[in-house]
Amino acid sequence: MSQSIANFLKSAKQNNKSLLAVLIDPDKAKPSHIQNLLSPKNREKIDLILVGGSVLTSGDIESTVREIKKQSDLPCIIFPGSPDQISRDADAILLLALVSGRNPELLIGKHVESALRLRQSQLEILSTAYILIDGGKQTTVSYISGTTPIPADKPGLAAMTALAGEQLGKQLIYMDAGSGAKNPIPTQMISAVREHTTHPIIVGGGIRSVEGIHAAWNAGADVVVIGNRLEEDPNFLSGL
Ligand code: 1GP
Repeated sequence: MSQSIANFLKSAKQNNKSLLAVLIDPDKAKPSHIQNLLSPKNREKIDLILVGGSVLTSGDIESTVREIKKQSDLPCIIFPGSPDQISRDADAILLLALVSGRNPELLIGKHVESALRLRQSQLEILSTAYILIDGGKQTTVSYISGTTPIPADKPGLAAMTALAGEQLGKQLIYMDAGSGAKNPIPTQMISAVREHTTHPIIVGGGIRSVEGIHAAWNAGADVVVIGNRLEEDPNFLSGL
C-alpha cells in the first residue's frame, strides 16, 4: 500500500469510516485456514489484518505474514506478543506499551531489546498505548504480562490511562479485553476514552456478534478487532 498505515487510519477517521480488523494467530494459521478467513467475501468487509499472539507455541510470524501477503493485499500489521515477533514483510507493527500495567519490561524493557531489529526491519512503527480491560476471566495476555487489567466498571480510570498514553506521545490507543474474553469492553468505557482522546482507538477482545461490532463503533472505536469468532465461523461477517 502506498500511504502509510498511520495516514490510512487518520484519513478513515476524518471521513468517519469505521474499520474492521481481523486478528490472525500464527499458531492456528495453516494456509487453508488463512484462505477461509480471507475469502473474497470477507476481504470486502475487512480493512486491516493484525497478526501475532501473546505466546506462540508452534506457529511463526514470518511464514504467517508471507502467507497472508500471498492471499491478500490488505494492510498487515504485527500485533506482537514478544520482541521476536517481527517480520519485514508486514506493513507495520504496533509498538505496544502496556500502560494499564506496571510491569517495566512491557513499558520499556522489551522495547530496548527489539529496538535495533525493528530499525533494521524498516517496518512502519505505530506507537501504541495498550490498555487491558477486565473481560470477566483471566486471559492469556493478562497472565503472561503479569498485570492486572483495569476493572470494567471504571471508565474514568481507562480514560485517564488513555490520556496519559497520548501525553506520553503514543499515536494509537488499543483497548483490549484479551482474546477469548467472556465480556467485551463496555460501551460506556469506550465512550469515556473517546471523550478524552482524538487519537485512533482500537477495541477488541470477546466481541462475538455483529451487533457488538456496531456497538463498539458507535461508542467511538475507530477499529474493531475480531479474532476467535471469525475462526469459529468464517461466515460470521456476512451479517455485517
Ligand atoms: C485480542 O482483540 C483481539 O487482542 C481479539 O479478541 O479473539 O476475543 O476476538 P477475540
